[in-house]
Amino acid sequence: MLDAFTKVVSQRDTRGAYISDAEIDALKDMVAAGSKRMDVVNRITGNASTIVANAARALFEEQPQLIAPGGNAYTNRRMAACLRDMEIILRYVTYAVFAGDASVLDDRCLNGLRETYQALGVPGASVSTGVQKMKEAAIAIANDPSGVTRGDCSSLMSELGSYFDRAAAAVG
Ligand code: PEB
Repeated sequence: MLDAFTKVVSQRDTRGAYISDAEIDALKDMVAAGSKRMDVVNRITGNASTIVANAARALFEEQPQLIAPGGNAYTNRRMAACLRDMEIILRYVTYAVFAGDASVLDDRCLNGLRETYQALGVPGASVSTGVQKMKEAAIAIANDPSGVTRGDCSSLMSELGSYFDRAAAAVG
């Protein structure tokens, strides 16, 4: 598991090279904008159950066959597993934002997830849609300018979005 700093170090180390000025500048910017990053993590974490519940509701509204008899989220046991999966994915996305690096998400959540879903008969494309819905909700919450000092969060939001896209692509 890497963060934005250890990633640069390990990439440079494989080439026996010093860290470049451009890399130092990029990491300096990341440190300078650190409070924004922590705010994003805090807001998503604090609203996790709302994000999951709303995304799941929207998913089932769009794909009612999932909750109909025979559907993959039919029965309380499967519904619980589904909500739990969405929460797990959201949690790993928050770790990735915190670390400024996708490796924790890749290695500990997404690696093998597609195959797991195939083996279980869980429709990966539907999970992918659920993840996209969490993305919209999470960005709306994280990017809400009320109650915080206004600043430019565009690159942080696209980074956040990229982690959801990564998760959606890994299973879809
Ligand atoms: C991944 N999900 C399920 C299982 C596992 C995961 C390993 C099998 C074991 C179990 O049931 O607990 N676990 C999960 C994950 C990590 C992990 C992401 C990462 C670290 O350790 N069904 C739907 C929706 C979708 C869904 C499309 C969006 O109709 C999910 C939610 N996952 C779902 C369901 C099951 C499951 C298991 C329904 C249960 C399947 C079954 O037992 O029939």
